[in-house]
Amino acid sequence: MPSATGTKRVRGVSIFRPFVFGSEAKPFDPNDKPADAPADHTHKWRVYVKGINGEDISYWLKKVQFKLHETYAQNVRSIEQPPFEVNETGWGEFEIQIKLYFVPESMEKPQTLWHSLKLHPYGPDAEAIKERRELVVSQNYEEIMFNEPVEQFHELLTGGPAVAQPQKGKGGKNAKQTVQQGKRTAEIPEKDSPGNPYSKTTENKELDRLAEAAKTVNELIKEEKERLIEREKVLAELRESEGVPANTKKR
Ligand code: SLL
Repeated sequence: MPSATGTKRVRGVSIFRPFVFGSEAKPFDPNDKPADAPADHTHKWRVYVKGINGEDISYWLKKVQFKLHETYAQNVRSIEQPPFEVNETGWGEFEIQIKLYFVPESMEKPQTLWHSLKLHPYGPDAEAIKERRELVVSQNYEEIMFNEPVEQFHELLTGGPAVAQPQKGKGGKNAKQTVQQGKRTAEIPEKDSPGNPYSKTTENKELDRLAEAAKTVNELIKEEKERLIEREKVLAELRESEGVPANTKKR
């Protein structure tokens, strides 16, 4: 019988949800500095947690707490609804603690992430980006895994109840159970778009790149092994040629 409080867990099921977290920063326009910004501030920035391609994640994420550097007034910022973000200005880079609080139905403990706020461009085009005062984006794709979610959370996550069903053609008491999925999924878009680089196409490209890299590594290992065999052969020959005169040497 399902428990009234919904604390029964859906055994053997793990559900993940993708999201993005990170920051965007831009230097002030020297001719148009925001009037309300302190004199030593140089940049405008934003730190955020959001769904892939603008997808709503508030059905599983209830609140995000961003802990900024102590130089900020009220440095712990709790954002209770989307957009889960903090807009600020400042002069320095620092580590931001991001604590994710899940909807109460989940009965899940909060989880902590860290993000390094980037104000200054980095990477090969850093100088050009700085010159043009372009937006500096530093963000990560992340997947959160819910292992054996409680039934009520499973329903929320999948958009439908977890219906344990006997597998087709295998009736009886010991028949294996499958869990039917509802309409909410962890699908990411097929192709990327200007605002969203995370797609199946990107994922496949990355997988191809990894496969290619693994191939290169295997080839290098093979070459290295051959070189090792060659060297061992030389070494054996040297030992032998050294050994022969030593044995015949007369004292
Ligand atoms: C650094 N370790 O020295 C870092 C600290 C602090 C950033 C950076 C503004 C705070 C305020 C601000 O940008 N703090 O409004 O006073 O680079």
